[in-house]
Amino acid sequence: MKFSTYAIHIGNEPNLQPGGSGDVVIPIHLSTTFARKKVNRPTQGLEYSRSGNPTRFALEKNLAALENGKFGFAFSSGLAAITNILFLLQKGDHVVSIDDVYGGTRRLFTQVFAKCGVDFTFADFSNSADLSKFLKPATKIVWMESPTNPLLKIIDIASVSKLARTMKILTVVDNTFASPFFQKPLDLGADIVIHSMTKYIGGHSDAIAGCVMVNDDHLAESFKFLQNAVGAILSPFDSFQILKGIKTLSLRMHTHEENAKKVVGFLSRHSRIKKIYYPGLIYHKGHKIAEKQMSGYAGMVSFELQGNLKTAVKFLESLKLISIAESLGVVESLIEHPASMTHSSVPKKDREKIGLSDTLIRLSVGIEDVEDIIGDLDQALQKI
Ligand code: P1T
Repeated sequence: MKFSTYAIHIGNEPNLQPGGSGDVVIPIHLSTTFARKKVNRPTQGLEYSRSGNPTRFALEKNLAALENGKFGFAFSSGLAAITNILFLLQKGDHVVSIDDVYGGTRRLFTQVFAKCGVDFTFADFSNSADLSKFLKPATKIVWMESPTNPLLKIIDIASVSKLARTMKILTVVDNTFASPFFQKPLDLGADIVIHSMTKYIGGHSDAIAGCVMVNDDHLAESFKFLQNAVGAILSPFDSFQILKGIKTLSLRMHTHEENAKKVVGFLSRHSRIKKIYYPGLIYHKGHKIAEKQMSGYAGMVSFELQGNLKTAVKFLESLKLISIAESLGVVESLIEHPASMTHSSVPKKDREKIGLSDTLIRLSVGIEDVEDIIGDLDQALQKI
């Protein structure tokens, strides 16, 4: 089966057993608990909705398929999924993370888990050969985003995973920016994939959700335990919303990418644009690796404007169609200013070190007609 087929069918199989209703759309099972005939034997493995729910199970089966994984786990947000991965760690453990991760991920690392005694190093190992410089005997996880948020750096997932495996270090890839349609980190050797499903996977700005996919049975047991022990699970209603979004994931990803390429073409020719970050550009630093490990470049584009903070604000506030908003990967185009929005919790000196300037803009290219997207950018650029 191919991606667009299993995105629609896996987990959504109609129940044609006697008594089954044959729904072609998975029903929303709102029951919080499940009655049993025998004290020691739950009905069809279902006990209590925190540990398992039929709508969430349907989604989780689908999620595993999307990443070519054996297991999928749905959480109440992307950050809840990340939190549960960090719960694999203990006091004294060390994590090496790519430097320009999503600001909220960095905040969770430095302001929550660091307090519990987990040690973090932020480094640019987009050249995988540099990674060993940052490893310590206590290193338990190498944390990647590829492409990163917001500079769209590309990490060689296969090389990093190979090196980490020899040292028994887990590799985690936040695959939110690529989507499982364009990149499958488990196939490249990573141990754990995480997504903010609020983004491409859900795609409609109507559900906050996160997920984790793995192949390893022991890791799967840990996440199953954590879902029940911690309780940050996805609700049945949001599981339904996400399952619905996934049915059009391949269609949406094609259009996001097609539109993004045209937007990049427009921006490249514009005199007010100083620099563009897009993995599909041949001069983008990680382009060669992106070409190797991704089957497309998705719809995220970052760029720097000529000028200063005031110019950036003027440009953003002149847009009419494209909303200034956090989030990304959704049908409507969204634009934001990382320094004052998604990455404002990163201290200024760290932002400067990473390259998150005051004139950096991040655009999530939606699936509207691309002429309207470009038209809006054009009229706003004329105002600065
Ligand atoms: O928002 P939430 O579903 O909790 O996901 C967190 C998260 C995790 N990983 C990446 C790469 C992300 O971009 C995010 C959320 N990011 C935004 C809200 C944003 O505008 O960048």
